[in-house]
Amino acid sequence: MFSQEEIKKRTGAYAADYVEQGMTIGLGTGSTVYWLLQELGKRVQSGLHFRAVPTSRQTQTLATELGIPLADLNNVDQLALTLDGADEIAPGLQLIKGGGGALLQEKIVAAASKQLIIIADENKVVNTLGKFPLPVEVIPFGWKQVQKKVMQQLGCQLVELREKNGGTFVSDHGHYILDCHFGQISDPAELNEALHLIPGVVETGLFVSMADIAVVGYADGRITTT
Ligand code: ABF
Repeated sequence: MFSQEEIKKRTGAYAADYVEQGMTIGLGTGSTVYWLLQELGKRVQSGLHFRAVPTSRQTQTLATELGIPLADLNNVDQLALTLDGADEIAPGLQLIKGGGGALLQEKIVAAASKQLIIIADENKVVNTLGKFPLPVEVIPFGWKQVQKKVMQQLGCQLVELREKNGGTFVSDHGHYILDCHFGQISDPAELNEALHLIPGVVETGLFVSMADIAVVGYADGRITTT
């Protein structure tokens, strides 16, 4: 049996096969994507040529260290594909993302891609979204108003301001993240729309009908493609 870290490594490396010569792609963020980047870095050294738009500063830094050429999204019409992780994957490839705090840029890059390919270990697969607290990126000004509305209007029991190293977590784009404990999200599209109607909400971690393929690694060594 493989450990969770070994599953992430095998799944990330496997997904490198989606990247073809000459492509311009989106590169996600997270611990599975870390292993994808390691493999892509090796392939660049062996002659694979492609360009990548990163979804976070973290990925931008790592890709640069590994010699992966970067592209500016404003100089690209459409990305051939984006490879990214997820926090939960439900039937129909509905997703919660943003556990790493990069959801805004991840969604912009995903929306600019012909295909969104999710890479994850089996622990991310669920029947219903919502056990993982939904990250919602908000403007710092008056964030408590958003917190109150998510609880009172949308029935969320607990909405926590994300912290890091004893202070408030600040996203790459200068925003805060509210982690919303819904427990169960029966209608992700409806909730996504309702959240977007609250002034101060920048983006949500609900990726509704955006993913095309999920590559999932299992402890027994299988890697499935849905
Ligand atoms: C990313 O993948 C984020 O949206 C999410 O938080 C992260 C989690 O995946 P992993 O377990 O691979 O770090 O894209």
